[in-house]
Amino acid sequence: MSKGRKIMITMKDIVREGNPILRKVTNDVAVPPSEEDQQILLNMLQFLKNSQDPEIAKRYKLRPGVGLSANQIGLNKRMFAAYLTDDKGRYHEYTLINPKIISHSVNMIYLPQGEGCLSVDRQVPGFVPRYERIKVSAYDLKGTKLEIKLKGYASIVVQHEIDHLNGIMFYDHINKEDPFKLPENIPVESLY
Ligand code: UDB
Ligand code: ZN
Repeated sequence: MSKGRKIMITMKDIVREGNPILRKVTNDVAVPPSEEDQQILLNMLQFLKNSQDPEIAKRYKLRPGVGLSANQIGLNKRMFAAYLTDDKGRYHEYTLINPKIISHSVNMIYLPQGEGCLSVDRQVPGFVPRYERIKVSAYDLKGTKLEIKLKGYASIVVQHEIDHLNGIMFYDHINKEDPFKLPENIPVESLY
């Protein structure tokens, strides 16, 4: 009984930069996840879906989010949700527990418009180089072990979220002398 208490995550629940929880390495989550942890992840995914629904986003003043890590809602837990479309317009949803990059490409990519963050209320100009391809090991909501290969935009989003779980912000990767300078000796291409 009493599964899924009706809570809705909104922007007021999102921890902003300066809060030390965003700089901590998060703790592993028990596998299989507790009912509570499963519900938290589902609520995080629902926030992303709501935030991408123009009517709900307007009503609740949500920024259209593609990824959200648990420490961004103040929970020291190694898990995140993502909800994004691929280049064919198909939606992909992820609710991943204890995710880890187990291998990655040498080649890198970046979003030409730079990155932002739900926890950062300002524009930070500059390129954020990310691996073009990653292989991630994680557990799903049932506690089943997964290995997922990602490329392109999905790879960028998942690296952004795994960074959060390790206390890293997107701007940590921006070149300090010239924010639009890319690493040398490594092939780095714009995503578009
Ligand atoms: C975001 N959203 O959610 F192409 F429907 C960003 C914000 C910071 C601008 C809200 C985003 O990129 N939305 C988006 C993009 C599309 C189509 C669409 C919605 N994040 C997630 C975040 O902060 N997670 O911690 C920032 C992204 C920058 C690169 C990857 C994640
Ligand atoms: Zn972020």
